[in-house]
Amino acid sequence: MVIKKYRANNMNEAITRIKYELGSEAVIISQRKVRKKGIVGFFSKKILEVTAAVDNKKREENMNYGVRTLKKIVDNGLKNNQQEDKKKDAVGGAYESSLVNKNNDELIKEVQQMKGMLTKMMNNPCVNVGKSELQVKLENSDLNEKVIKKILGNINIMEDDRKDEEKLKEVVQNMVKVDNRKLSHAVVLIGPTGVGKTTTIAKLAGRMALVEKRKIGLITIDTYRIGAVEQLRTYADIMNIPFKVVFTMKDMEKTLREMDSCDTILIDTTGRNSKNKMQISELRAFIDKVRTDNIHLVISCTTKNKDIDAIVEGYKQLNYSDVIITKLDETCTYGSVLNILQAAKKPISFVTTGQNVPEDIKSMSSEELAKLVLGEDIIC
Ligand SMILES: Nc1nc2c(ncn2[C@@H]2O[C@H](COP(=O)(O)OP(=O)(O)O)[C@@H](O)[C@H]2O)c(=O)[nH]1
Ligand SMILES: [Mg+2]
Repeated sequence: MVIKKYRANNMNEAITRIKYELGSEAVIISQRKVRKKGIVGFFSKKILEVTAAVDNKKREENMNYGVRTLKKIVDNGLKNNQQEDKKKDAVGGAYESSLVNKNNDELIKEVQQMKGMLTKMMNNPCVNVGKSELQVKLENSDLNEKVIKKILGNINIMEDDRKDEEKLKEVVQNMVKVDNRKLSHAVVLIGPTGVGKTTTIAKLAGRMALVEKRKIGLITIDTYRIGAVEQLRTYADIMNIPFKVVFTMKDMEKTLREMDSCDTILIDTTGRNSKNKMQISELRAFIDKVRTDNIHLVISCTTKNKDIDAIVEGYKQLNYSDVIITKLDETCTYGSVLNILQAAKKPISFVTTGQNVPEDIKSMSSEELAKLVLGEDIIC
């Protein structure tokens, strides 16, 4: 269902625009007199605001019908032209015939272009209305098409008189869910290689051990990459935190028991290829031993849109509870934050904003995150 509001001087004008933009199947849901927005509007005369809606399916049928009609016209045109050709060839009109063929080609090309446009219109209800300022703003924030559609849809169904900008803030804020839970007894970080899992573990450990004075234990099962163990061991040594490397499932059980007196045990994992189900299952066997509902998927905000879906889907098998978004300092547009959260359908627990351990990590409110996403704030 597409719902749109129109402001016009009279009903005739409104209906013409509705028919043009939504098609003849559109129905008028409501109408009322309103003043223009802002101080100027306060002194101006009231205008008509009409809300119209159209069923996407009906619209699609209309458009399919449009495509069919066009095809028919072209087919008929071709037939007529071919008959013409035959007639002309019969009287030796070879030159004219080539002209006619050229016109056919042009005609077909034009129809193909129109078909392309119609298909686009069917997939995106906003295309035929031209891009609104709002849509351009959202595209500039690097939000993906799906998320932009959802935002605009949510704004469209808001009934109040506020400016679109205000509605936008509220909508985006509601779409960013934040997890403020205290980290539990055992916390596992998972995610692709190089996103910053180990660095984030070190930041969390530093924060909790040095600032909050909690008893922390560190475990790594990342024994695949050369240097991965040493990286975390170095942090553990500096912070004087117990650190264990786990190779087998048995090791895992034993180490967890040994560290039972810790307030929080932070567990680092190997970056696995999310497309490799075997690797993910292996990792799951280890994580199952931990028995925690604090599993955080770590993902960089510089991840390409196409890869985000594959990563959040690939790791779903591990039942992650939260998302940590890293490297916010490496970009100036933060649409990917919302793209990631919408794809994962999980709340965000932390963001990281640089390479410094332990300071470059924080939790942010939905309001702060919405500001980033909408380009009203930046991370320096
Ligand atoms: N700019 C920036 N770099 C980061 C951030 N977090 C981690 N890194 C860097 O990313 C690289 C990979 O980090 P690492 O923790 O080894 O990633 P892992 O493979 O997921 O464990 C390192 O060079 C880190 O210093 C961050 O928030 N911002
Ligand atoms: Mg690592």
